[in-house]
Amino acid sequence: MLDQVLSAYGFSPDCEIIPHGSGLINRTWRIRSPKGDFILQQINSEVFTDPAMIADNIEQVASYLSTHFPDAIFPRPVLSLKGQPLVRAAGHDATTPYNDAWFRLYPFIGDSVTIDVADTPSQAYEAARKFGEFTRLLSGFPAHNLHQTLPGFHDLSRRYRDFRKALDEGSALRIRRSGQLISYLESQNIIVSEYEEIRANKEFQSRVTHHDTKISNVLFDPQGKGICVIDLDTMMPGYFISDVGDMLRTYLSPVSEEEKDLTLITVRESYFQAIVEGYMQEMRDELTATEKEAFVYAGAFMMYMQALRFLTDYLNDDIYYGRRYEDHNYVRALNQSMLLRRYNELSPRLKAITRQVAAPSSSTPR
Ligand code: GN1
Ligand code: MG
Repeated sequence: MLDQVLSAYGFSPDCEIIPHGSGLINRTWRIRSPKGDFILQQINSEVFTDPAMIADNIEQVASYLSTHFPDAIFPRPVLSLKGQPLVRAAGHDATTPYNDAWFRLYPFIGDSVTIDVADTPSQAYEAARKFGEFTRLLSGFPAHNLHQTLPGFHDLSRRYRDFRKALDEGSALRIRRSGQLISYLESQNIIVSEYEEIRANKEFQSRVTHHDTKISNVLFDPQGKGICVIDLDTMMPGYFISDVGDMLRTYLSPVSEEEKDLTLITVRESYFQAIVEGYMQEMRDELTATEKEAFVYAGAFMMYMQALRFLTDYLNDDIYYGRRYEDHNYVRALNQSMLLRRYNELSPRLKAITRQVAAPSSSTPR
């Protein structure tokens, strides 16, 4: 099937196709060809049922940025020979299991590097700065014009309802095995109430939000400076707690959500500080005072949501995330719950750091 797609972009059959990256949802390849290097992505159409919405969102934002911020780097998809931003391939095979396969191609940004786990605070700072900059540059863009590519994606109330539904309808065996974890997550549901308060509070604004701010979605230059953010499938109107929260969820611990040894999960304060500094560098004047107060909450919000999503998937027999071993999603849910515990323990200190950095006067570029 990939041959069919590559020929739609005018590649000769002898180009090299190398699997790339580690996302759970889409599949990615690097293409080496005589015309240069490219990134080819297959959009998971079970998750993104209308890929044209993604293409349209990207086009709207690309054209806004090229008018208002012509120097901002924003990778635009390469058009197919027919002038389309997406290519549809018929049929399916073992490597591309979805019935309706949609692909898109990006130029590979030369000399760019991606990172899987943040291993210096300065990487965390750079990533946070780039995600903050992305939202700031788009502050004049009407966010509500973007399509909801995944409706209710970061709606924590909905995620909690899905979890409760899985407790009623999911695998009885798995529900029994998860008793302790289920109780722990239920005991934390004040995080859902806080989210509902945020939704009702006019001080929380809806902005262009990336919704998938893991560090591998930032391109770095060889000197370690951020170049731009990538992977805009989930770019939608949203709250800043989604972007900040997912950075906290994925950069604070030295080990990822895949780690089985829970004793290795810790919260690194210096990374927390770097994320606040990087994000505030760009967003200090955009966020309301009430929003800034929710910076620490953002981390708990995303850790809790991800724990719920992994456990819900486990109880539903792994229909969304898939698995590489039997209890994979259970282990991921445990991991995220442990992260939430560690994070909550440090919360008073993290609040103090936030207050100090977020204050209007402490604009300290690194
Ligand atoms: C999925 O595919 P990837 O890794 O970019 C998921 C995120 C989760 C993440 C957990 C569309 O993102 O929301 O945080 O897995 N994306 C979607 O690893 O569900
Ligand atoms: Mg993604």
